[in-house]
Amino acid sequence: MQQFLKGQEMRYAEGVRIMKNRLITLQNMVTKAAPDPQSVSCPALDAPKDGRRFGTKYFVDHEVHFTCEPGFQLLGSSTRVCQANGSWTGDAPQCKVFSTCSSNPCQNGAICVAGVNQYKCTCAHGWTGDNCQYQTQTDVNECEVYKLEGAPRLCMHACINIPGSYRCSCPSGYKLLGDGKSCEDIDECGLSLHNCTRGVTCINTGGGFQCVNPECPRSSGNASYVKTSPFQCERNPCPMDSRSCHHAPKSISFHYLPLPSNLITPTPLFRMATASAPGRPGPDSLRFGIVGGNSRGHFVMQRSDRQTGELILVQSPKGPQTIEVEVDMSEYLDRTFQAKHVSKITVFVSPYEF
Ligand SMILES: [Ca+2]
Repeated sequence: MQQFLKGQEMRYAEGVRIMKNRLITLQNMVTKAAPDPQSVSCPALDAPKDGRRFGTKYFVDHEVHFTCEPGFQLLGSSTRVCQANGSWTGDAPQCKVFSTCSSNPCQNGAICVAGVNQYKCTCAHGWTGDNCQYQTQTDVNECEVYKLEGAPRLCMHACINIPGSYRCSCPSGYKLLGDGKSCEDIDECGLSLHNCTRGVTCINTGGGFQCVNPECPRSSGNASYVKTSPFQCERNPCPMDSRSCHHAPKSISFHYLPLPSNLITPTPLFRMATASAPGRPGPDSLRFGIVGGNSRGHFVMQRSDRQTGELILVQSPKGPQTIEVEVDMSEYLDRTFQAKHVSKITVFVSPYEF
C-alpha cells in the first residue's frame, strides 16, 4: 500500500513539472509575439516658444510636461503621453501673452480692453454691468409719462420720444427756441420770407403771413373815398345838402390782428378814440357799436372812458380761421350827429395756442 501511494505521488509531481514547462514555453511564445515596449517611441517634442518642456523620454507610456514663462499662458495640452501607436495624446501647446481679456469676460457683444491685472468691457448698446451681463432698462417714453395729468408739459407742441431721451418739435412756420421746448412764430414779414407783391402789405400771423391790400368803398351816392395811407380811407368832402353823404363814414381804417387759438377771455383787442383837430371843439359825446361781422358773438364793444371805446373778445375762436368785425364810433355835439368813423378789424386766428 505504501509503495502504491509513493508511486502515485511521483506521477503527480511529474505531471505538475511537465505542465509548468509547457506554461513557460507558452508564456515565452506570447511575450515574443507582442512588440517590445522599449522598441516603440513617439516623435520628439519641442518646448513651445516662451515655454519649457519637462521629460526627455519618448517611449510608450512616458509623459512630457510643458509650462510657460511668467506673463504667458499655456494653450493646448500641458501634458502629453506617448501612445502605443507612436503618437502623442493631446495638442501641441502654445504660450500666449497673458491677457486679462483671454477668458472673454465681456458678454453680449462687448469689446474687452485689457489692462494690468484688470480689464474693462465696452458694452454693446442695450447692455450694462461690469461684464455687460445686464440688459439696460427699456427706454422710458418721456412723452407718454409727461402726458399724465399734473405733470409739467415737456413740449409746447409735439414731443418725440427717442431712445434714452426725447425732443420737442414745432409746427411749420414756428421755430424751436433755445429752451428746447417752446415754439416761436417765424416773422416772415420782418425776415423778408414772404412773397407779397409790391404795394401789398405783409402781415405776420401765427404760423404764417398774409398779404393785404385793403380797398376803399366804391362811391355810393355823393360819398366817395380816397386812400390816404395803406390802411386808411377818407371821405371826400360832401355836398352841403347831402344828408346821406354826411352820414356815410368820414374815415375807414383797417386793422389786422394775429391771435392764438383758445385765448383766455375776456380780453380787449382794439381801442377806438376820437381825435379832434387842435383848437376846434371836439364832440361832446360818442357812441360805439359793432356794425358787422360779429355773427358768432365773439366780440362786444364797450366804452372804456369818455373818449374811448374798446372791442373785447368774449368768446375765444378756435383756429385756424379768419374773423372780420366792423366797429363804428359816432360823434355828437349838442346831441347832433357830427361824423362817423369805421374800423374794419381782421383777426387771423392761428391753429395753435401759441
Ligand atoms: Ca409768422
